[in-house]
Amino acid sequence: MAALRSPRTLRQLLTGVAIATIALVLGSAPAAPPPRIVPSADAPVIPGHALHGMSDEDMARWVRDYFASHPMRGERSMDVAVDTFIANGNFRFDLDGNDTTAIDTAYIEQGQTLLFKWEAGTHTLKSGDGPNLPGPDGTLFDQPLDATHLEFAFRFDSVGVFPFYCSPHFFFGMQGMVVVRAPAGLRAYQGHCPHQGALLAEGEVEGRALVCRNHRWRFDLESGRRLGGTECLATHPVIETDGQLVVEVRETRAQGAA
Ligand code: FES
Ligand SMILES: [Cu+2]
Repeated sequence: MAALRSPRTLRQLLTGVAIATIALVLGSAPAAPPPRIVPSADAPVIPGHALHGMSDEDMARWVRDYFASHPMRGERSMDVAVDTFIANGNFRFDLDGNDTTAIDTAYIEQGQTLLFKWEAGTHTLKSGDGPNLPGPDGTLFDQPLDATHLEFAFRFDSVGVFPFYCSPHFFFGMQGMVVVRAPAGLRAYQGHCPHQGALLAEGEVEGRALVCRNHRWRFDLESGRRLGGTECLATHPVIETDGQLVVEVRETRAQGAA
C-alpha cells in the first residue's frame, strides 16, 4: 500500500500504474524557462515582494508586458463553479482558507467548473507544472489575475491531474492542483495495454472509455473491460481517506493478454 500526501507524488505513482481516471498526465513537451523578473532600481520595495525586490507597480507592468506578447489562453466557463481558489496577497492559490497548505488541491468531477478569484497582489493563472518542469504549460489556460482581471472560471472537461501556478510567483510556491475524476470515480489499472504493451497512461479518455494510443483499443473506464473484445485490464484498488489516495499495487496479470 502506498499512502500519498503530495499531489505530485500522487501523480507520479498513479501514472506508474496507469490510472484510467488519472492516466492523462500532461504530456512531456519541454517547459518554457522561468520568466525573468528584473526589478527597477528606483522602485519602492514593498515587503510582500522583498524577495525579488519588485514593487506592485513593477509586478503589474511585468504581467502587462507578458500578456502583450503572449496570448491569453483558456475559454471562460459560464457554468456555476463548484469551488473557488483565491489568489491572495500571500502568494497562495488558497482553497482551504489556510495559507500554510503548500499546494491546495481541488477534487472535482469531469465537466465541472472552478473559479479562480483575485484578492490581492498581481498574479497570473497558468496551467502546467511550472517553469523547468515537464508539461506543456499554459495549454489549458494562461490568464492575468489582478486588480483589473478579477476572476476566471474554467471548466475541466478532461479527466486527469492539472497543476497550475502564478508565473511571477511560482518560486514562492504559488501553485495549485486540480484532480478531475470521471463520474465513475477513481480507477487504477495496469500500466501497459494488453494488446502490445503501450503505456496506457499515455492514452486518452474519450467519454466513458480509456483509449490506447497505439491501436486505439478501447477499455470501459468503469470496469476495465475492452469494448468489443474479451480482454480486461487488471485493476488496483483505490481508497480515499482523509484527502489521501491510497493505491494498493499488487502483482497482477492482465486477462487475455496477447
Ligand atoms: S498496444 Fe494498445 S491497442 Fe495496441
Ligand atoms: Cu502571483
